Amino acid sequence: MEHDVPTGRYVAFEGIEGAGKSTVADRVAGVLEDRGHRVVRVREPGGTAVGEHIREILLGGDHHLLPMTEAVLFAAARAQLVSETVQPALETGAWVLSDRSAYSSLAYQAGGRGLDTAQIRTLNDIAIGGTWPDRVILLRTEPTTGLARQSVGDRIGDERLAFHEAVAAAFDRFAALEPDRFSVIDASLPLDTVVSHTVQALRIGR
Ligand code: T5A
Repeated sequence: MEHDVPTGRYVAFEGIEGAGKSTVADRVAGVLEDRGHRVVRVREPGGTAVGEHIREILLGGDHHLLPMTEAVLFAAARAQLVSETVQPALETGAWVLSDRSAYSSLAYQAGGRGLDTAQIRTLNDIAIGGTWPDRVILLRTEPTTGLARQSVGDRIGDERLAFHEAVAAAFDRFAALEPDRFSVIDASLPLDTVVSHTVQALRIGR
């Protein structure tokens, strides 16, 4: 089921660890607000009371989670977020800017962990009731650059370099498959340039 508001407002910022998703999304939110738009900022996993509990399980500690357990927990947090926050915000005409989305599960749990891409897509499609992001800003940088920028590690972020390279390659594949939805931005450039390229890609009106 697609939401029936004007398209282009649910924007996910994607990429590997330290690509600059939070920083760029915050800056783009400022641009949108300056131009009179309402913005709701969310992050995955998390963004709701239940989602933040699930985030703790997923990212805190060093316990072993099966890849499918991970995938289902990410999808559960996402179901809660989309239903509680994203869909209501879109219905009021606000922009929703999200750090990560279901595409992270496709890249990390399928591309990184090796789960079946079609199954992860179906799992997430059910979880979010078909509310996929209208636009995905893929902030693209080498894994070594992103990991060097990261200040705080976590259970998944601390995976070996080969895992992050597989994730980065998966993001590239999804971007190539859906060129109308994805804008690929070179995130190794200076921050102001990255923000400016992102704003141009979103074609934000007044
Ligand atoms: N995950 C998540 C899955 O496996 N499956 C899923 O479905 C989902 C949703 C989430 C973890 O969970 C995994 C992926 C992750 O491993 P997180 O903490 O929410 O973890 O997300 P991270 O991506 O790890 O968050 P980071 O904070 O590390 O990355 P960001 O948001 O991309 O980077 P940001 O904005 O915090 O920037 C990092 C630093 O770089 C600087 C910033 O100022 C900051 O200091 N910076 C730049 N410096 C120079 N030039 C630029 N262009 C810069 N842009 C930013």
